[in-house]
Amino acid sequence: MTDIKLNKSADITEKSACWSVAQIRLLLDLPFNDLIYQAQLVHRQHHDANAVQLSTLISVKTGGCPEDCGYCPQAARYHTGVENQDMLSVDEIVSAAAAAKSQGASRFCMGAAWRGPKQRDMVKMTEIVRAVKALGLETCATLGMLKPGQAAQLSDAGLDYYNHNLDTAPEIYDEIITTRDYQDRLNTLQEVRDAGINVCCGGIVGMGETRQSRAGLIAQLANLKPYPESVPINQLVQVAGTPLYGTEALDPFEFVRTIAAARIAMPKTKVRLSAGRQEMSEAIQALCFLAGANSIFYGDKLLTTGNPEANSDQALFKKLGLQSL
Ligand code: SAM
Ligand code: DTB
Ligand code: SF4
Repeated sequence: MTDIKLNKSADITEKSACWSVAQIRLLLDLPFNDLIYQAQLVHRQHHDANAVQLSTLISVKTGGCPEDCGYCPQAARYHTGVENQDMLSVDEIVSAAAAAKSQGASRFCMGAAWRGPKQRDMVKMTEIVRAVKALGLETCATLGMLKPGQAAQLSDAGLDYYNHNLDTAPEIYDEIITTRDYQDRLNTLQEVRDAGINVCCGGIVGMGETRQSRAGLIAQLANLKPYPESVPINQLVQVAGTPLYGTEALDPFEFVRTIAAARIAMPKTKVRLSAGRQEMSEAIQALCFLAGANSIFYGDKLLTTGNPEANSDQALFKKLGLQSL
């Protein structure tokens, strides 16, 4: 079997291990079976190998976003047919959260198509976080960039996780988004960390990037100190009207390899097999679980695009003998 030699600083049991892009690239270049085997070894040291956490998403404010993220159907400047929707009411969100809980979700993730929340949005969001948390669900929000003090307000309201993705490797970031830079993202992640909220941070693959850039993304995530508690790996959902629509589809095994590298580089994190499951076969999803994915988005909708129906995921879990968390 091919063995990857890690340098001394890359103690994979440490939450502060240091990974070079070259080391992640060596993982991604392994024979597939060797990579999956190494990922399983790491996975089993730190997690129940047959348990998968379920998070349900809701879009609390949809479309009309001023940013230019090249993948996103909610950017106002692209014509994608997504209907703008003002912020939902507290009652609407709480009843969706209760329904998600009754379907078996343990975390409720609330997304908003903002560059960042304004103060009046914060008043409503903190009320919503309190109400969702009172249902006994874990809470997660993804509201864009946070200004100093905003993470603390969310933390006081009881927010458990904040999702803010690095999206891609630094060297190709400018090809995907120009209205905010990598450092802006790192600053928001620091605000979240400093406020004591768990960090949910990952990226998107299938945007035409190279394997080297996928290694670059995983290295960036793994070198956050400490690395995120939750790492969503999204496969680009191609939406007509966005600049990335028509990008050549990624080979599914490359997606599985990315999951495995994330698992090995961030042993204790929950790696989420995120957007793109509707376009994946059950066999590829099973390989993702084997490679160390232990969280999914659960429920028939992501933010604006589709996701497998809850009952088909329940059937898949039954076939694979997976328990939900
Ligand atoms: N507006 C906020 C922001 O960008 O920070 C929060 C919501 S935004 C939709 C959250 C994340 O969804 C993005 O960072 C991106 O990683 C992911 N995303 C958006 N559109 C996607 C697509 N078409 N395919 C895969 N992931 C996507
Ligand atoms: C994440 O990493 N993926 C989710 C969540 N965090 C907010 C969003 C996926 C969005 C897919 C496209 C859509 O449905 O609009
Ligand atoms: Fe706006 Fe977020 Fe979409 Fe970017 S990803 S356009 S910030 S909603």
